[in-house]
Amino acid sequence: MNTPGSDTIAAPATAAAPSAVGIVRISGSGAFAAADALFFPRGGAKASGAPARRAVTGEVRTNGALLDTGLLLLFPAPRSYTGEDVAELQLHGSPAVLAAVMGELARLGVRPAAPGEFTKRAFLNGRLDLAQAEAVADIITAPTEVAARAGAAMLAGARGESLRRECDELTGLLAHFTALVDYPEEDLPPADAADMARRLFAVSRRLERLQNTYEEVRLINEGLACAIIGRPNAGKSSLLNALAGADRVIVSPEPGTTRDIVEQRVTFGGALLRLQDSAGLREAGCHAEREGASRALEAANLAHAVLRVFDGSQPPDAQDEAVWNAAKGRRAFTVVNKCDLPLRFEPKGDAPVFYVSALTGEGIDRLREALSALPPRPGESEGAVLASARQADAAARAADGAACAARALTDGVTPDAVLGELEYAIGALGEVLGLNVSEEVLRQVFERFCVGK
Ligand SMILES: Nc1nc2c(ncn2[C@@H]2O[C@H](COP(=O)(O)OP(=O)(O)O)[C@@H](O)[C@H]2O)c(=O)[nH]1
Ligand SMILES: [Mg+2]
Repeated sequence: MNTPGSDTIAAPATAAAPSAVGIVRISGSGAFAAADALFFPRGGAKASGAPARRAVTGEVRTNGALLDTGLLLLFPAPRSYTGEDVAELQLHGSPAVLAAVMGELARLGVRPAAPGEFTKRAFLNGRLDLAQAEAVADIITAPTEVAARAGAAMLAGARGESLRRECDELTGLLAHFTALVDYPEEDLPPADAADMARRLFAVSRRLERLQNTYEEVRLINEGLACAIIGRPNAGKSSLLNALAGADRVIVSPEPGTTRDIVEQRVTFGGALLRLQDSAGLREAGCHAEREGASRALEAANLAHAVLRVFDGSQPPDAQDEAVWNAAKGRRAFTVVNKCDLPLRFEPKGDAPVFYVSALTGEGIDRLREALSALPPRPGESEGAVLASARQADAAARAADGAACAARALTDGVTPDAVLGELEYAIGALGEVLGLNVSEEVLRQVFERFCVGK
């Protein structure tokens, strides 16, 4: 079950830092022989005689001397991560121990694995499709729980399945159409053409929807921008500090302290957000302050959500009007701050209102909770999600090809044009799944991985 011409590879699968456990993974036809040469199960049996997928304890010896004690797990091909024979050593997590094991393996002719090489072999041996292989990297590099869950949904196959369904639908239509054009004397019945076009448009629309999920995944990974705006001294900077749970920005009773946009990444309830503090919105002030105000408006325009902060201890004034207007058409939250003081402010509009005190922390948890619900949660509902620009681009090309084929059919263009578009669309979907992809595409996908995966 080995990839033709593939050698045996090994790598530490755990981080190179002192830790409870360190894992060395070996994959390839020589994996079990390598295990025999350095792992000696308690009781004297040979390592390669250990039962499949069951941990056995024993000693690791190099140069005939005891190095460490630990566990050995054997995964015979093809039921292993890579589809090859895999031996996994679980040792004490000492970088020196792992390095010594790697040194011994090199002497035994086992090559250190390149980044992602185990997963690449899993893909080449048909254990994963390319979209699932990418999901593995997505989970490992996920900055938040929400991102990890999206990756897990992809790895579970939701994405591959729906893409494969679209691919099958297109392949079926291609076969049907090819059969029809093979008999050119029989014109394609108009009803048939209309039905095919309808199905192609449907495929195209579903692929477009799928393509848009990439945008959601990107948002999750990069964090949603939340602009904090308000008049000077409303407590914007204090609010950012209170939400972040850290003294990140300068707070001052002097109005006009903050001028640049200051961004703070925070994780609320597993969701990554980028809180953006900004200059107060007011007409007066020096040049820098006015520039700050215009940057604040720009940030509010680009943000996914806007926190409108008001000083609850002051009656609304003309400057607050600009704050209401700045968040028009945005996902907005109204924050009435300084609720530790007597309330003299009346909120308007239909955005949810949060009464907080950035000073005492009152109401901050409730606001955090509301903000944590902002990011989309792809994968939790309908399942299929695209996670990389590569996949989104291929899905867009497939959607385009399917729509062009449909239009060619309804416009009565030559059958060759329809065939060409269909093949183009099928080829693009194949790229996502990893059918007939070039070595270059594979290189790009797997260079994102860490060594040992
Ligand atoms: N009593 C009270 N004062 C606050 C609260 N939040 C901020 N302040 C004070 O209001 C002033 C302006 O705060 P700051 O965060 O710099 O406002 P910004 O100009 O909107 O960034 C400072 O003196 C803060 O200590 C609050 O919730 N209660
Ligand atoms: Mg400020």
